[in-house]
Amino acid sequence: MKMAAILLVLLVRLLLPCAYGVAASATSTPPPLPVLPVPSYAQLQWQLSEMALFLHFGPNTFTDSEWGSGRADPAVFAPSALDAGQWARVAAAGGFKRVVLTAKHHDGFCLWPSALTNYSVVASPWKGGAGDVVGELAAAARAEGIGFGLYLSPWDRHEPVYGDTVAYNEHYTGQMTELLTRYGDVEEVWLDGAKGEGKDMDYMFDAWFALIHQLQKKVVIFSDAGPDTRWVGDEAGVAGYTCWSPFNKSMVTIGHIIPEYSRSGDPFGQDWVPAECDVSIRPGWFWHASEKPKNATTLLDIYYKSVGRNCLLILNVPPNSSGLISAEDMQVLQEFTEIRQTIFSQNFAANATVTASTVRGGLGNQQFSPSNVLQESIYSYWAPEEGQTSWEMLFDLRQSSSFNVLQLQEPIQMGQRTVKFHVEILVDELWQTIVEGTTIGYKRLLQFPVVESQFLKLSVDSARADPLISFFGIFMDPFSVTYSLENHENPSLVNSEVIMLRTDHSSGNKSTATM
Ligand code: FUL
Repeated sequence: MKMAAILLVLLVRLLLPCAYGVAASATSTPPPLPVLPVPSYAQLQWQLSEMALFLHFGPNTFTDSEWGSGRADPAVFAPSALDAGQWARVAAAGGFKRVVLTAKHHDGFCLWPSALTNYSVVASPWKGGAGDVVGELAAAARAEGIGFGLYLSPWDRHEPVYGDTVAYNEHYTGQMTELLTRYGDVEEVWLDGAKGEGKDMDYMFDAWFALIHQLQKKVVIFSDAGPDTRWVGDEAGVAGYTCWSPFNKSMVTIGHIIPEYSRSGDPFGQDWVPAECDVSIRPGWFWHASEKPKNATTLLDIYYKSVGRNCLLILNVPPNSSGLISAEDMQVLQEFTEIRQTIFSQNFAANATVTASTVRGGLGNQQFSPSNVLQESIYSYWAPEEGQTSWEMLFDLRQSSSFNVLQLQEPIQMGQRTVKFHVEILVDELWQTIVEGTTIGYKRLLQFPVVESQFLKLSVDSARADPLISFFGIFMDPFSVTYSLENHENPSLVNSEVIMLRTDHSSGNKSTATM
């Protein structure tokens, strides 16, 4: 027995190095270095959430206005059936992974019992002045497992100290502190640079941002200029056809953007500041009895031009004067959800055989295998060998299929890389280009007229560094009625240069290679 045990130990000792050896060779190629800038943890979570539901609600909801004067009687704030649980359930059911509430809009009315003003829910008849909309929504969002965010308007048309820079900045940071210390995790703080007419008022943004980051570790701050997410530059929910998350914050200030720069970002940008696309389901941001929601195919078009262009879509769905999201808005959101599910639940490339011209660590290396792009996750990806000048992936769908939508994704935690790409299909033994694109980022969706083929080829034509692809999918969209070229602003592809940010980060050298 003793001898048997000794033999067993010897055998294990003999075999172990082999086992380690096998493991070592299977994982012997480390991932490539990230290419700066890269997202923070909070920015990654924000991007993965894809869609947020914006909720504009307050006295304006009851007075049929958009920009309240700050003089509305708090008595007007009297929702008969307010149910923040309904707002959060509508968001979760519609695929919105966070909600953002106007805790205070320009009228200065606070939806939480702020100790710094009397102009709040406390002065309203709702729940006898004992209500707290912010608290109810924070709890409801948590119950639905979605993130929670707040819009605290800098412009305050009610607050008497507005216009006295020091006093108002103290007031604002005091209110921000209340919001960020009373309600648990806050994933997003949203603010604009709007200012009162004729008031000499400076907002101390740097102090505010430092405070927000100090109080909430998972938060992203949205503004015209970041620091964490940037305004895309329009209120139509539409990003640039080319859309980089790299950006130079120094190029813009809050209240003064360069629209084309904000829409497109900057391949040479030193800061990671992805774009957020805000748009309302209705013409106004607040609910008005006379207004109707957009239809589901319009929302789908916005989705292609926001989420499908490397951005987060923040869709405003304003609760009505009962304190509920209206049935007609819910109907549209349900249709929007259903048509997305119909389109994106059938990926015609899901069972494809995928090969690539080059694979990091050798053609047989599973870790960076081309077939990784069939899994919808940014954490597994295809990587090429370093130093290549041509990057191609070939897809055999195993049967001929018809499709009109392409979805590509990059592992953005490694930096945004692809500058230009195109996809071809094999028709009668000839490769035909069906779509060309600039920038991929977290998610790229491209529409084109319906085509049919069994074989596709993705070519990355230029990139800031070795391109990495984490997802490739093709889908059929029977809902988008019109496909028109001008609708897709396919730019003339100007650049035949490959901008290679070499992986030597210590020198920070940027060199340009021409292909
Ligand atoms: C703007 C505001 O002036 C609008 O009322 C709305 O809140 C929009 C989302 O942001 O800056």
